[in-house]
Amino acid sequence: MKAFNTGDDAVLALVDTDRYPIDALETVEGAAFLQDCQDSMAEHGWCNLDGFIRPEAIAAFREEARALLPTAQTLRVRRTIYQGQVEDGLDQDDLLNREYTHVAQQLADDQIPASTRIKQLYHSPLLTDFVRRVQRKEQLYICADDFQALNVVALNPGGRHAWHYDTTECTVTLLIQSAEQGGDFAFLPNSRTGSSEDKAAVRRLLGGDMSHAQTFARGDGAFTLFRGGYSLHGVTEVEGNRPRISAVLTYDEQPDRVISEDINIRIYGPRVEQIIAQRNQGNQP
Ligand SMILES: O=C(O)CCC(=O)C(=O)O
Ligand SMILES: [Fe+2]
Repeated sequence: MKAFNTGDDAVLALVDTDRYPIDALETVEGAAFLQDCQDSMAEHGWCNLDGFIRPEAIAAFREEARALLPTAQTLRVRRTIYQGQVEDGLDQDDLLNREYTHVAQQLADDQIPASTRIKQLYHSPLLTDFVRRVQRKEQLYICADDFQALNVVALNPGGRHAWHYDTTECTVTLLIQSAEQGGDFAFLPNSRTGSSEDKAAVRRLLGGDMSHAQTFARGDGAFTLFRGGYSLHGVTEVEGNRPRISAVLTYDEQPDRVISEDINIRIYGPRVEQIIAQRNQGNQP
């Protein structure tokens, strides 16, 4: 018996369900697959599903991204690993207290039309339920934030994604176009909890020592679940001639989760600052 009527879920045309039976988790094969995913998550803090999106579908995602990216802003994101600003009075020599900058061409959720395949994938109840079960959550929802929910991020050669924690707990990153070389997604699994942080390990990584960071080979269509809010992560320098393009899918245990205005302005810059200002003006009595 299936928990869902999966027949009309658009995601089934996109996902390689022969290899990854997300539509049949109640069958013997499906249950074994889910168990493997849950075990990987528990043991390593990540679950990497290479070739999760079918080659034809990932080619279509690539076309969509290439068509939309010219409308994206080039963002210069300057923030601490905790997504904040440097606070006065803290020791600026400590790598934990510094701001790091990266440059990305990035589509926020409100810039990705509902008709795109990537947004259909993100809005699939079947996919959200699969992500929920891998993370062993009672409830999980796609993020309700107008800007952060789904993003498409292009890093040009020479670019990287600075080390950071996400503002929501569970994140999925989908590789749409790999770099020729470099551009590895790397992280320290579970480097913090809700109340503590392995600061020595975090300082080591910020200082350039990658020896304890985890990274793995990911081809186009790789779908990687990880605890982005609790695992310091980033993308190493992109090398070669083409941009690395990924989609970042954000989930939360609360159905109405939105991100603070100052964090969104820090990431998305003047475009979003203007939208928020207009929104707040409209809300005034
Ligand atoms: O591009 C990726 O694979 C990860 C990006 C990321 O960590 C983020 O956008 O928060
Ligand atoms: Fe992230």
